[in-house]
Amino acid sequence: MVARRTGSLLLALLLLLAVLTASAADARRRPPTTSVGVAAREFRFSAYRTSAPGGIVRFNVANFGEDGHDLVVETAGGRRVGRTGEVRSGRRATLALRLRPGTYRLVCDLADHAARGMRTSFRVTR
Ligand SMILES: [Cu+2]
Repeated sequence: MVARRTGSLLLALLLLLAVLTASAADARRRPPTTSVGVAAREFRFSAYRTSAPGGIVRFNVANFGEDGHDLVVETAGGRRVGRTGEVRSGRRATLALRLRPGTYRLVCDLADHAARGMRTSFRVTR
């Protein structure tokens, strides 16, 4: 009787251990996701945070301006990582990217908007 109770207790502990190990492995596999609100208007971007940990970064772009704008994410070296496409006045768009640690540039590449101020830097940390 005691031996059977000990056996089932051991089984329960082993099951618990298996569940804990599986969820820890799951958490390691899934990179963190960080949402970043980005307001666009003539002619600047206001990012609600200027950095995020490496992983999935979701840029939620809202165009509060009158003109169309887009959000292009580039590496410091100028390599394009992602683009929303044109977001019309009053509209929103989301751009989800998997980013490694480093410095990035957020720019609007429509017309001369970047030169007029629609560019800012964004850091991805470890
Ligand atoms: Cu623009």
